[in-house]
Amino acid sequence: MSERYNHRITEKKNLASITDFIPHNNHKPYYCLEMFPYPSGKIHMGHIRNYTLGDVLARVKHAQSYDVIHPMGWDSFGLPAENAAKEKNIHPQSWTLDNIANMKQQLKRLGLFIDWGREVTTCLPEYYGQQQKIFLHFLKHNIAYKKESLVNWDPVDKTVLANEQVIDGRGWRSGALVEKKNLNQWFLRISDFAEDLLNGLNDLKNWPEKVRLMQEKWIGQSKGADIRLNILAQDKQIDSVNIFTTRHETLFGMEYVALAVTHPLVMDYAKNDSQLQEFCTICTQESLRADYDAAAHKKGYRLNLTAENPFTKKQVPVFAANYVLAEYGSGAVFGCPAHDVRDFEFANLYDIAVTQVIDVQGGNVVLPYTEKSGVMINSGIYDGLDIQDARQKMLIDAEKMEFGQEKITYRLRDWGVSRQRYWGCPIPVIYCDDCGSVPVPESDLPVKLPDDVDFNVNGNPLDAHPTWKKVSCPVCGKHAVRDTDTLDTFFDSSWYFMRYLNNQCDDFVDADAVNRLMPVNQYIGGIEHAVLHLLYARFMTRALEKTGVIKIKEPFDALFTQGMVCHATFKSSDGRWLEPTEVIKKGDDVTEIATGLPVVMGASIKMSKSKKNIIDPNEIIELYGADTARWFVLSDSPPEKDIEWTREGADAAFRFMQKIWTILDGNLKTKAADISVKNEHKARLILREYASYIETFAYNKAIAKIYELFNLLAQIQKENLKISHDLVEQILIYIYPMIPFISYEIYQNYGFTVPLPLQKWCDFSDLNDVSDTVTIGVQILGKMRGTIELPAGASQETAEEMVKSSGIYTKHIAGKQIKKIIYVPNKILNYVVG
Ligand code: ANZ
Ligand code: ZN
Repeated sequence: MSERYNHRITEKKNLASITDFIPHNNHKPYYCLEMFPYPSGKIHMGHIRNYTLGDVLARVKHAQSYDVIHPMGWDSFGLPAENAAKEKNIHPQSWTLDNIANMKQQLKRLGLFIDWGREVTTCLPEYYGQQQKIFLHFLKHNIAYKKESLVNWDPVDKTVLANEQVIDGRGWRSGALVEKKNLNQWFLRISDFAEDLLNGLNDLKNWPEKVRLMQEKWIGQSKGADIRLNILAQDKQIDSVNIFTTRHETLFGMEYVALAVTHPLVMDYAKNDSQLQEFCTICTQESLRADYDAAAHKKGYRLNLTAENPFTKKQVPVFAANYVLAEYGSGAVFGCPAHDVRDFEFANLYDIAVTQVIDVQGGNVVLPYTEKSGVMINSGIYDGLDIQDARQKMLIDAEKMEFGQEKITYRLRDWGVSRQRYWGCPIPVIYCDDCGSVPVPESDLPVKLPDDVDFNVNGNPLDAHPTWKKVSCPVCGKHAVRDTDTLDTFFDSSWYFMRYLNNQCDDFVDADAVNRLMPVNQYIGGIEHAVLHLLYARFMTRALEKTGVIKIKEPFDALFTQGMVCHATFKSSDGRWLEPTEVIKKGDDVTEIATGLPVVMGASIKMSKSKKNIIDPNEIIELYGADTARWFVLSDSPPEKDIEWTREGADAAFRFMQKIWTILDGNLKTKAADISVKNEHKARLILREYASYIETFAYNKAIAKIYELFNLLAQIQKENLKISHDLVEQILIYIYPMIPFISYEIYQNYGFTVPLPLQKWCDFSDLNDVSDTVTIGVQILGKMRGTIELPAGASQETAEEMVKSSGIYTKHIAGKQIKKIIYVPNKILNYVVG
């Protein structure tokens, strides 16, 4: 028996050799990307899983001779750094950079094969200065624009709150009821790309269906019609409004029209109607309350106007109503109480008639009837038509009569990117009283954040800085002020994967590199980014394509979303959450170590600080080694599913490392006879299956094959046989991507010549599928001299090879002239020697 494997010594010793990045530079690129981390301070189990998955892929592709691009960086702007500054009096920059240094060490310690030469850090001017160029580029191409928009406002702290800082409608610090406030902010025209982003999903065949559906829903295409209605005052047409409807076939059932309180017609009318003015003011104020649900408190104000049905010329009342959204469709709707729940309720409130226009066979439907099936009634010449036919016919007629046409609307709103925060990328715009908004000249970039900032002010510390914002206007030279807002951090993360390709480039992206190396072959990350991050990254790529910078439209060819790492939860008898280290488990009984009292063990859920069910990867790596941690997160369940971290599982993974060591290292020292051909063939067949699982990301199944393999090897050793060095080499090449430290150590001990990180992936494609072997006789001049074992159906060449390496050759053939060889497959090999 060899001595136990000591991961502490080995992992330290081999760290540099296995983490050194080696590019191939052979024009066969493979871009493997994992979502870059937020530098919160230390890596967590989710990182371990995400980056191990990517690492296996990167290493396998590297062994398959691809020129692998496998970068890492830091999504390092954002609120936590600013909060740390407030709470601990540390500057966000030093807090962030310290965290990065620490986490970088931890990632290296995990053994990741990363090209650190490509590293990007979003909070450094090298990065955000380039991002400012992108912003100016968007400004020039009218993809960035400014408009008034609502923000969450904390009236006590007098500060803007991010959505995640609003908890149950209240500010997270002050506890005050959050209000909405209008601010002038920057937007990106993502909604112009809604159709492209939607259609593009069809081509993303290597994305999870689930993610594509979520994006589709978020983009929210509605196919409907735009209908123009005449507006009358005392039977005289004075105006018209356009309404958006998805149910134009119900037009004969129109009983009223409702306009948003900010609709131009309403605002115009309110000038001479103080009551309406008041109604609108109240509705607007209510809508500003974060917790107000207008649809649940429908109200309307009847205007002294009517709207004319374009088909029947019937006149119906016009309302201003709080439930009509100003920003959807055209901010105006026609109400059809018989076939819409909301309209039905509104009709009841204001005594409005209900006219049914769709019926089903046998009649007797309960109103409101909202199904999109049935036949038309009360609809003039369309009566009796199936609803689908009516839709078609009515739309054609509306087009002919020039009051309506097909219209597609999207739920996706433009992307508001202004944040009233310090720790972000400054928006490179200057405001001058005379010249208006002036872009910062490119030669003045980057606009750097000031260091000397007071974080204990209300509102945006950048805005409160005494001098930073005061500049002279780049156009006229007069006193002017900078924009003190910073960009949404989603902006930072929507183009970092392009910057990786040339992080030194003077332009914001190296277009040649992007065109050559993108799209990313495989992107790996959490499902929580299914919508925002992935949509913004797709938008950014398309926007740069549309404006002529790059030639690709989609950034990520394949997407893999890994599951979460979960752990059981523990609660003390008096209701406190306890950490796993605070309890002791004996069978089903769990007790709190400190009190000795029983503990309730709860469901296994995503590791989180609030539930205290976190396992610190550092402790795991220290105790068991990085290989064990990697093995465990790969082995337990399919990578797309959640895994449950258990002590037992980690122990088992650790023991398996010992088994690998004992078998392979032990084999090195054995003097036993060679493994049988049959078993060697069997082992290779297992390895071949392993490799096919690796190709499909089924890493847990691949690992199951390795268990099978080592059971076979253990059996062989029990029979006192030796595993050929050829086979050992192949096994090590295959398990190296998963557990690089131990594989490297064993490989070194064997003294194989090619360094393991440079080894090529084995090819077992022409391995004979049949694992059966046959024993055939070897005759020399008609006399049986011995037997050899061969794969069934082996070629004459193989058979001769086997003989050459056997004792028969040395004894009976060597030194003689071979005159003839007769081979009968699976039976006999006959030598005629002279
Ligand atoms: C008349 C109608 C009759 C409607 C009927 C529905 C049922 P989606 O599918 O979500 O796009 N709508 C249009 N613009 C609106 C706005 N700015 N604020 C509030 N509601 C608005 O919904 C489209 C439907 O939502 C439209 O179809 C319109 O009401 C309403 F029996 O038009 B419908
Ligand atoms: Zn000026």
